[in-house]
Amino acid sequence: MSDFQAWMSERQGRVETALANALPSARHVPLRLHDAMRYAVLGGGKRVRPLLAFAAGELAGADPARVAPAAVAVELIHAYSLVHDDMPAMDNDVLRRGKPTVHVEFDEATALLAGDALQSLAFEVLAQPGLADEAAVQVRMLKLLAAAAGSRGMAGGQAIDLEAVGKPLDLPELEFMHILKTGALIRASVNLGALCGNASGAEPLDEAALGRLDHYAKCVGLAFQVVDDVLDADASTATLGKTAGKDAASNKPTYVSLLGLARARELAGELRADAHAALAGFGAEAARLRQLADYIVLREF
Ligand code: GRG
Repeated sequence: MSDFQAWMSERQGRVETALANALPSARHVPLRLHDAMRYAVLGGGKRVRPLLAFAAGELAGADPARVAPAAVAVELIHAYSLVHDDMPAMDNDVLRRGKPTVHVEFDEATALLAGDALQSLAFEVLAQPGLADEAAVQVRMLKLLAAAAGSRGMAGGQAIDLEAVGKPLDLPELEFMHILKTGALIRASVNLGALCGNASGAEPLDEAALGRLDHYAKCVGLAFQVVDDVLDADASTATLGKTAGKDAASNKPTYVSLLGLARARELAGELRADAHAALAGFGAEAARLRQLADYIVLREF
């Protein structure tokens, strides 16, 4: 196992435990809702957003224990978005992370509520006392996540995506949609991790450094989506743990449908290079962020 793989699995284990502790027990009423929330979140997923938060925290000199609540918060928002996205009113999918989707395993009303409650829980976790030494930093973190999840972030991107089915989007329109739908939460993950540095007694990153980091996050967020489109067109359902080939089947505009597979792969490589360039002013403390940019572009599922 490489040093990076060992780091990833340590941090994935850490976030799994933190998520399990943050989620309500399935022995507490309402049992079915709590069971569905735990089913939606635990034991699956690559945990890319928490990993980005941990890596940005490392760059800022934050103790991983201080970053964990931020990592939990972004993963809870992500899990909620997947539960709602899979429902019949949206993407109508039956398979997620190799398991039946929440509305299939439970029912639609429970899936709706589980998503709602996961979103609320994310903010409860991020608002817990002691996450930042300065209250103003913690308020900035809360605002940042709220904006990333809302109508000018992920939910807005989803709305544009739903409106676009069957319509020809051009490349700038597709990019705008993905910057919101997938990119906003990835960007928030990096920025939240970086702001945790302020909570550890480390010298906080200045606004210029935060700006460079934000540019890295934008590149990685878009690269993540380009690769997602390539994998949807090119990998099997078994490898992905979700239904492959759905984009083409639902006549959705994607990077592959607009650019072709080869150019989409090239674009992912260019965004990876841009992400590395954005980190050029940092030293070894940005190593995990560099490795994550590589992982996101070279992943196979
Ligand atoms: C319902 C408000 C609302 C938003 C949904 C995130 C999203 C917006 C929809 C998911 C649909 C989708 C396939 C988006 C493309 C990129 C993406 C978010 C893929 C899934 O994320 P991964 O690969 O999943 O990080 P794991 O399972 O590894 O966590």
